[in-house]
Amino acid sequence: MARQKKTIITCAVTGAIHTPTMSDALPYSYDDIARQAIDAAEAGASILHLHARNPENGSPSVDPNDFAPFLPRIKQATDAVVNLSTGGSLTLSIQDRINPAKTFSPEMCSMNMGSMNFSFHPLANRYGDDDWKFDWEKDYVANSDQNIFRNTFRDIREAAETLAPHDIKFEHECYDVGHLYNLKFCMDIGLFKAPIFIQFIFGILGGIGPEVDNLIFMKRTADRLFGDDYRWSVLGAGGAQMSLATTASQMDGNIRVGLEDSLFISRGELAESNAQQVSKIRRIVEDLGSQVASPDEAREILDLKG
Ligand code: KMH
Ligand code: ZN
Repeated sequence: MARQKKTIITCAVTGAIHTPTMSDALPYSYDDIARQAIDAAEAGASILHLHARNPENGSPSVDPNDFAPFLPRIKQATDAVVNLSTGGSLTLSIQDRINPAKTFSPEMCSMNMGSMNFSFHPLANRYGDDDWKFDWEKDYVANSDQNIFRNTFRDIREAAETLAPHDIKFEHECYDVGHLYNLKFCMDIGLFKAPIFIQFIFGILGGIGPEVDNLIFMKRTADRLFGDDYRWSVLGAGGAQMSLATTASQMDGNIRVGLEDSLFISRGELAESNAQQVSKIRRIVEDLGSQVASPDEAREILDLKG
């Protein structure tokens, strides 16, 4: 694969899994989502991965009316690429989840590539607190029959076919190596066309762990399956966020940070904002000799509709 010269930073601003009780910095009002997204773009994120939330209580929302108040503000204030989630929340149907992308026809949206158990990893999230003991009752992690993230082949097909007329570039969320094979199958039957953009995800409980060996394994598998037909990025959940992003940038990959994926800025210290995480990884990337891609450079690298 030809070397990619610049690193694209995606910022995932709020997500659907963390709750406002976990960190005061997590944005959930329209104003806070808009402000933090704009600040993240100014700090160097060329792609903004966006979810909406119910502004009353911060619960996840896929209602286009909860996106409408902040999307135009972000578009007006920044040139960043807007990437809307189709992950929504774990309990919703695929039809509901793709509704925001159908409504707003963004340049990018996510596309989750397999069904799985899904939880943020309590240990990884806490940077491995020594004196913390897992508690089935207290920890939201796995004590629920609702933490199955459903993305059947039929769901994927429905999302791909419904969104095809919009010419949206998908951020293919791959949480384990099998998801790369699912993606290859979907390409072979014509659901997705090259060049595809893969988000390698590490450290979700239910997916592959956040070890560098696994990043190399995922990358080598993708090289074998997709050759020159793919671009890639890395998302390390919880405490793995900054270290895996750093490693990925040194491998000429792209990177994703943001409060959706980790609430922390360093061990034991909550991040103050999305922009703080973007600034930190940007500084690391630049200190190590790489350059960060502008939104237009990201558009060119990923072949977006623009
Ligand atoms: N929350 C991330 C681990 C989506 O929005 O479609 C994956 C994600 C899913 O971003
Ligand atoms: Zn997301």
